[in-house]
Amino acid sequence: MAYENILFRTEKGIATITFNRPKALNALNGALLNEFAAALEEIDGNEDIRVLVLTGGGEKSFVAGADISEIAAYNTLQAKLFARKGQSIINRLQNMSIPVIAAVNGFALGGGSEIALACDFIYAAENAMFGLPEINLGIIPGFGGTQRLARVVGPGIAKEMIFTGKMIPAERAAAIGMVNKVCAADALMEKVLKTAGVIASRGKVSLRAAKQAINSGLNTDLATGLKIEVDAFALCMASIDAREGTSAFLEKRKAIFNGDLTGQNSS
Ligand code: CO8
Repeated sequence: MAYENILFRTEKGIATITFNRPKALNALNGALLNEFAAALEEIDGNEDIRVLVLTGGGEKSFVAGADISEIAAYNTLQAKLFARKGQSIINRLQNMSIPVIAAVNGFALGGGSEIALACDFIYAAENAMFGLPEINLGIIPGFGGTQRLARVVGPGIAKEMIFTGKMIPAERAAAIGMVNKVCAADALMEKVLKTAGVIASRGKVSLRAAKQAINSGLNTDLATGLKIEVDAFALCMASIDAREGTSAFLEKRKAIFNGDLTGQNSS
């Protein structure tokens, strides 16, 4: 698929999707959402991609939410279809088998915060602003914000943010557990790609198993989560990377994780 509203590049096993409608602060219109979904599909089918990074084009914004000029005239049914479409793409993002990092380089509002919250973790530029301002439009978040924000920061803070519609700066977002690291704007991508590079050097099977165990476990009770972990742990032990990692430790050398998902060595 030819992309016009996103940039999609891959380097050294790290894919980067840049939401790219800077004149509209990268607001999510239908075309951009379709391209985003297609890019996620492309990444899922490419075993060479080990980590995905999301960021925004231009200087000011990650994503300023759904495109208000598009949603303004929606009737009930159109609103339902659009919210469902956004939710299904963002669910897909959350369930990507590889790790996903949000590099939030400015406004992450409405659908922008909702996308970032579905990533595995967020690094933010000092000038980044987070918020769910839908209440100011007379609506509420529709791409998962009422659910994911409350799960990440707790119901009290989520309700204050959603009821007031006020934005919070990156430092506050870090203090409430939304953001892992706050960086100078011009250092954000470097820091994100450094962490992505470390993750990309780890084993494919163990990364997927760890992500799946954490995500599935969060949706269940501790006893069930621990069972999920046992199965995921056992699966990892069957991988070629587990042989490599444990042998490398015993042989006092650096492990090189080349195992593919079929249990073969891909080098
Ligand atoms: N949609 C469309 N256009 C936008 C959006 C947006 N969300 N945000 C900014 N733009 C456009 C502006 O209209 C402006 O365009 P133009 O130059 O043609 O006038 C351009 O981007 C630059 O924006 P500003 O001039 O406003 O820039 P400022 O720096 O003054 O302000 C803000 C930046 C604070 C980010 C401001 O633009 C703003 O408040 N934007 C709207 C943020 C918002 O309310 N987001 C939530 C949208 S709703 C949503 O995400 C719900 C998801 C679920 C929907 C399901 C429903 C069916």
